[in-house]
Amino acid sequence: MAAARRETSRQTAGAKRRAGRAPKVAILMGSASDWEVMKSAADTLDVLGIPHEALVISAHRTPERHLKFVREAEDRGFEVIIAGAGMAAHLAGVTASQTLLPVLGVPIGGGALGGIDALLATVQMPGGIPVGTLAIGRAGAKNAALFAAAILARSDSAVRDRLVQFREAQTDAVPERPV
Ligand code: AIR
Repeated sequence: MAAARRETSRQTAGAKRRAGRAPKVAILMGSASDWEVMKSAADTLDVLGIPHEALVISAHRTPERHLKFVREAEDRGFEVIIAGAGMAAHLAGVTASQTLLPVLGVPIGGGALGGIDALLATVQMPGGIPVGTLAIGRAGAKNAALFAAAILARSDSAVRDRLVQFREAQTDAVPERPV
C-alpha cells in the first residue's frame, strides 16, 4: 500500500516535471513554527511564478527525513534549496554538505537571543561548504526567494522577465514624499 502510494507520487512528480510545473525551489524549515516567516519566501516565489515546495525538515529532530530529501533533491528537479531555521540552526549547513545545489540560509528570529544564534550558526560555515546566508526573519526569507529567482533567471528568460517587472513595480511603489 505504502509502496503503491510512493509509486503514484513518483509518477505524479514525473508528470509535473514534464509539464514544467515541477517545483524548482525547495523551502525547508526546521519547524512548522517557522512557516510564519518562511511563508514570505513562498509568497515571493508565487509572485514570480516559480513553482516551489515547502517542507518541515529538522536536521536535529527528523534527521532521516532530511537525509532522504537531500539525497533525492537534484533528481526530483529542484534547482535551489532555501533552508530556514532558528536557534542552533544547522539545517542550511547540513543540507549544503549533502548536495551540490545552491543552498540559501534564512536565520529565524525569536528565542532568547533574538535570531543572532541562528544567524551565526548559518553564516559561520567553515571553508569548503558554502551557504548563502540572508538576513534574519521575513526580509531574509523574501530575499532568499529573490536570490533563488536570480539564479533561475540565468537559464530561464521568463523568470528573468518577471524579475525585471518585480523590480520595476517595487520602484514605482516608492513614494517621492512621505505621506
Ligand atoms: N530547530 C528545529 N530543529 C532544529 C532547529 N534548529 C529550530 C526551528 C525553530 C526553533 O528550533 O527551526 O526555529 C524552535 O522550534 P519549535 O518547534 O520549538 O518552535
